[in-house]
Amino acid sequence: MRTEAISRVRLVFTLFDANGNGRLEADDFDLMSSRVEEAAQASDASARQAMRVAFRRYWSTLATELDTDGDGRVSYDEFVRCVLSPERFDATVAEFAEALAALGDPDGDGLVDRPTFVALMLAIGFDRPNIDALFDAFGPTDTDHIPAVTWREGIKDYYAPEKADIPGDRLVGGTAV
Ligand SMILES: [Ca+2]
Ligand SMILES: [Ca+2]
Repeated sequence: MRTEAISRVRLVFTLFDANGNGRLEADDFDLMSSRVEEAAQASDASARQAMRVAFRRYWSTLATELDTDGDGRVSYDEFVRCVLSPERFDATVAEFAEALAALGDPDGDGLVDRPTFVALMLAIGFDRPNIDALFDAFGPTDTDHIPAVTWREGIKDYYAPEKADIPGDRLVGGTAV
């Protein structure tokens, strides 16, 4: 596994701990889900519902696969194991990636514009300069759009333990490069 993958997973843990108590639990995913939904007002009800379902599945996969001490919460030590056994998370991450990228493309033309991308990523909690750096790394068009599939695949890569020097690494760290 790559140290980059650990850094990416650590960042996700910090952001997904939406209530900031140092553990992931169902409440965190409810909070995160409503924040993202609020940022996705341009999307139709079914796209927002798909995102809610994906967040719920994300939590239930974590609770099922990683809560080894059975306290109903996932600690960082428990969470980091998702990097060690990515095959148990592939389907969950794929559904999450699909749902989030779909919110980025509310009119369904296959493209995501920067303001929509920024709004959704801010809702998740990433830093603005890093969000812009990531969008730039995805190679936007002259009209400042990226393909929704590029974002979807980028989300899956973010969770891939063997990947390094990928666009998603732009989200980690205090300064944009
Ligand atoms: Ca928490
Ligand atoms: Ca636990």
